[in-house]
Amino acid sequence: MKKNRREFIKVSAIGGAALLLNSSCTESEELKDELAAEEIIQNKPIVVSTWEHGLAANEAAWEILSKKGKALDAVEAGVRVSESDPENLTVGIGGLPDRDGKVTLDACIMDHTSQCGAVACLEEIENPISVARKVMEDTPHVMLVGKGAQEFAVSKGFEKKNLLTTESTKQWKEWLEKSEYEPIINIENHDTIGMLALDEDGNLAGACTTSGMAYKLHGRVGDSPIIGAGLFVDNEVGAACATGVGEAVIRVAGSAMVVELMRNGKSPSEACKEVVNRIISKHENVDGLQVGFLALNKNGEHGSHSVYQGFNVAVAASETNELVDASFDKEWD
Ligand code: SD4
Repeated sequence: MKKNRREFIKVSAIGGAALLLNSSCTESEELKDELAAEEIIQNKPIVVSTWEHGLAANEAAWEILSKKGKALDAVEAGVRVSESDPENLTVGIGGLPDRDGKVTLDACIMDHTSQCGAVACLEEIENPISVARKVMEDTPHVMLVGKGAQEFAVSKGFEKKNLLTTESTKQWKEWLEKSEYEPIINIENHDTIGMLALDEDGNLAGACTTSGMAYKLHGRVGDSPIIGAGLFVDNEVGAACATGVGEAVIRVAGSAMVVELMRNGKSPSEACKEVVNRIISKHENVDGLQVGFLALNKNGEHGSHSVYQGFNVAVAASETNELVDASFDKEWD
């Protein structure tokens, strides 16, 4: 990859103002629009994703973006890498099961036209993100859950397979000894992959996929497959995704809120921070409650913020694919 590239296309403010003074009202309106469009700072293509496993996922997404491919194809291909990695204990095959020993997967995908698809509590299918895309493209619906989602997947040619690995089975059996449900900050019992991309055409897309909170109640669904909570894309503004304790993200419509704040002028980092602060203010006790947001705006600027330290994001643009630490509100010892 080439070095991180930013193209600043700016029109001189003085020149622009002089032109505006000399033009008729309608002309100046048109000119203002043109100037606004030209003042956009373009940093594309770019792909960002949550956590360290995002580095490998970004590589696959970049393969597509660097050849002028679509953001939608990039995010699907990107997160499939994490889903198909049996050593990843939080996504797809190898994901830690619920308390009954069942691996139930949640995923959603959204494109630049606001089309979206999702699956929740899906069992025995390695790549739920691709099933979510099929829901989006081949049905009039947005979300399928449980048995119905699995039947749909099979009807579309997805293969059923056992998603429990030797390692995830071992960890589940160890957990059963005490059977205490305790989300642990930044340890691999809640590391969803959320990915956001801006392609060469300036279009945004996002994907989010997870095995959810380890040892959850059977049937529990978190924020990750819920459009507006775990992921949201508005091609006029930007995109956002979430990671961490899904219940807290759902309570504030997290990702949709981050995008709305960007619409109202906040930078991606400011928007993520404001929603994290809202989560903190709505919970009496945030001990152990880790949530992080990642946002990418229409100009290709990204930002991230979490409740506690430890959240990081993988950023790939031009020559670089690197991990960046998110800013945070609280120290955890
Ligand atoms: C969930 N938000 O199921 C997911 C878990 C997660 O990083 O994000 N982990 O609540």
